[in-house]
Amino acid sequence: MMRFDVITLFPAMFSAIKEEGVIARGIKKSLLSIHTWQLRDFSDNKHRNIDDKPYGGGAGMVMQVQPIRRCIAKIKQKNPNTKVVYLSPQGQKLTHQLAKTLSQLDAVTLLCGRYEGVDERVIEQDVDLEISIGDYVISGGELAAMVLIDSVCRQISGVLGNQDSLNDSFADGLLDYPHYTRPKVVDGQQVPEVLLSGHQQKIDAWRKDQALKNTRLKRQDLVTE
Ligand code: 4H6
Repeated sequence: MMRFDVITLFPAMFSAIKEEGVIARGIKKSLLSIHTWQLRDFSDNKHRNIDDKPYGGGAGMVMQVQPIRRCIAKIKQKNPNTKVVYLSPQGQKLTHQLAKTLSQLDAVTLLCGRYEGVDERVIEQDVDLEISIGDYVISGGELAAMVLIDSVCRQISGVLGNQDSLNDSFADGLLDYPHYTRPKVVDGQQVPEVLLSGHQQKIDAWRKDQALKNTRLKRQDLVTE
């Protein structure tokens, strides 16, 4: 059973993955659990503030150290070996390989930034791993955390129907091959003949070839070493 603890100002956002789809099924099957923590519950003032102005001036607000530290301490009471991950544009890029590695852990704590992000001293002392889902900015770490949770959960045995993640694009470092379903012809567009042949070896070879061609055509960077 893999455990995710999520530190966020918007716990309700996570109902999207807790209640629908493949992750919801994994939760029902007791293969994983997702626990959200409202960071404001760890504020020390009546207004429930967890942010303040940046030293040195400038726009925006910064998430303070102490509420985050209190929240992490609480999470670690039950799961002392949880790895704390901070989702940020400055992180190491999330890849299929990193998702696979994370799926081997017992417990992962995801820290979701808002405003201009967290006080640097949290990253220095409390964060084990800083991860980015790609080179773009979004308004908060929550969507990034959900992307990470989804990509990691797909690697947990039993979460997908069979062992479907073995067929995932990127599992072998390549893009996917093209997929077709009924009807055989639609608006004059035919299904490639080989897929109707019933000759599984030929089909496998064709798919491998298509995946390679697809990758060279659309993602040159994945094949040029
Ligand atoms: C930490 C620090 C992750 C988190 C700053 C988060 C992109 C990614 C955030 C911020 C994220 C990613 C707040 C800075 C909004 C910009 C939340 N953006 N930002 N690539 N945003 O994984 O302003």
